[in-house]
Amino acid sequence: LRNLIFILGDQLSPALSSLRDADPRIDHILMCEVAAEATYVRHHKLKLAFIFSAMRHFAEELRQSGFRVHYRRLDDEANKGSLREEVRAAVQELSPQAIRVTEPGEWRVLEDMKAWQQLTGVPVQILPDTRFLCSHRQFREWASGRKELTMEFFYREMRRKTGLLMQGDHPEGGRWNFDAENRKPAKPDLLRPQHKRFKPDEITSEVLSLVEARFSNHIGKLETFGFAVTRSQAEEVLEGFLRDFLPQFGETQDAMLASDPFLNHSLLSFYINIGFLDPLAVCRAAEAAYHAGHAPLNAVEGFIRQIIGWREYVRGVYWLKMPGYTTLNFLDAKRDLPDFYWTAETHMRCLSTVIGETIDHAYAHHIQRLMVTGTFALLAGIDPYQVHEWYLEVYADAYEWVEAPNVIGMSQFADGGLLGSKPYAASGNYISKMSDYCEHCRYDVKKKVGEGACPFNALYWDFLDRNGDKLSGNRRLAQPYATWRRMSDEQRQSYRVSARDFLKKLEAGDVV
Ligand code: FAD
Ligand code: DLZ
Ligand code: SF4
Repeated sequence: LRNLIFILGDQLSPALSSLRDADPRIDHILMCEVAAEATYVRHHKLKLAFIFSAMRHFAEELRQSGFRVHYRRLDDEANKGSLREEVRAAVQELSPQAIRVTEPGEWRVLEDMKAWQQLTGVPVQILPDTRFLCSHRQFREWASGRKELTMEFFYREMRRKTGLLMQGDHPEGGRWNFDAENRKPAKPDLLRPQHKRFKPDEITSEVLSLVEARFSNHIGKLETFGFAVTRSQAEEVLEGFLRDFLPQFGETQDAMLASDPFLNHSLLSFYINIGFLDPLAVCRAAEAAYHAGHAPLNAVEGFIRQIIGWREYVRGVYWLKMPGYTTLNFLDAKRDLPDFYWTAETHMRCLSTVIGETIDHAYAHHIQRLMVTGTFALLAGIDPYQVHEWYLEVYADAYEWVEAPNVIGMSQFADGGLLGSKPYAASGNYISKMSDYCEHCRYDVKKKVGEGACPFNALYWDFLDRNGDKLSGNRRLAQPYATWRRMSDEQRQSYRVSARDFLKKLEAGDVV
């Protein structure tokens, strides 16, 4: 046996760097489901079922192409419980000349892997993850010497590098970014096509029983399982998105509707992150839809920007700043995460809707994550590490490399503005404008303070007030701080009192 190729649960691609020169006659593959990965945070049941089922299907695909795959199931009696112990046992049994891996997505796992050579006594080759467009070195070079890591400039480099939506040196349509056309609310649309879902096959059904038996205390339900679990099913999701949703993707990108958790979003993050879909190929397919006249530029540019812009950028920031990034707490926020993040039991309809959908589907779209669950935690001064763990647990697309910069940086401003130039703080007015949640809420979004007032309103001003020493110098917050200063003393005090009363109830565990 030449190489023991170890493949992680989010590396399910035949184009993986560790598989590139693999020879089924002399190389073996190792994959393992382990309790340590399933419980280092208590992942959502749907997320566990998705990952394990996808792993089992991918192992089958590798076997079909002739590889010898050593696959350790979670319920195998001999399961050692952790990646390193499984690798050690496999090396003892198989005596490979070397272990070959593609670098993991998380710093924690990379640190572990670096110890495997000593642990097993065979060389460990850690190869770059070529599923990303921008290597660690390229990102470091781009970032070095810059005071602000502005995503928009990084994105332009990625456009040039890939040639996506470029005409020579110029961006298609004369502008790099068409977001000005992308901020519309949405109306319920009974004619909107359904997003593709898949019935559990035999492998998935087995996994669903395993997850229910072993992880019944984790958040979520399993009856709603409808994920693609093979590469070809993921391709079907992509085709459905390009056909049915991409043309309206831009328009409704920031909208939220209580009756429609998915709107025109792609639901592709699960499959891109796990390795089923190649991000560049997804972008090329979207670009082709534009050139074929099937989807407008504002939609296609917006979609491509999320993938070659934001997705690559947050990964770059993660590796630039780890270790230490996940524990940043610029605003010194210390309150515990409220229980309703696990149960959806709150009178605030925006939060009960988004958290309810999260429990049901292990999914929420970007604006829900950013401007509902994220903004509330920011305004209420919740400890960002607890917020980070929650996001990592509850979303089926969450791996630390992508989740942490979005949560610690973008959503909680805990990195002090490295990733975003101002905190995503907003009063109830934003949610009211972009959603229909407020219509049937116990609270009145127009009421500023006192009984029945939307809690976001007082919390917003209280957030600015209590963080004034850290935020009032921020140019992008000059206007709200000027408004705050123009208010009468009584008005300011009434916001403070309203926020304090609400936070007291929140801390006492009352249903708010
Ligand atoms: P679409 O709206 O259809 O977008 C298309 C694709 O663009 C996505 O599939 C995704 O690959 C990419 N994308 C869009 N925005 C981002 C972004 N900010 N960062 C990275 N990629 C992006 N995304 C994750 O993949 N995993 C996470 O754990 C995660 N946590 C988040 C936490 C917070 C607080 C916020 C604000 C965002 C987070 N995101 C995360 C980004 C984004 O919300 C999800 O990628 C998106 O909602 C996935 O749904 P979709 O595939 O339908 O996305
Ligand atoms: C997320 C996850 C889970 C829940 N379980 C496993 C597992 O049992 N085996 C495995 O190889 N990978 C798993 N993963 C994915 C890893 O945690 C992932 O590779 C790291 O988070 C790095 O991105
Ligand atoms: Fe949320 Fe306030 Fe609207 Fe209620 S009124 S849904 S709490 S923003």
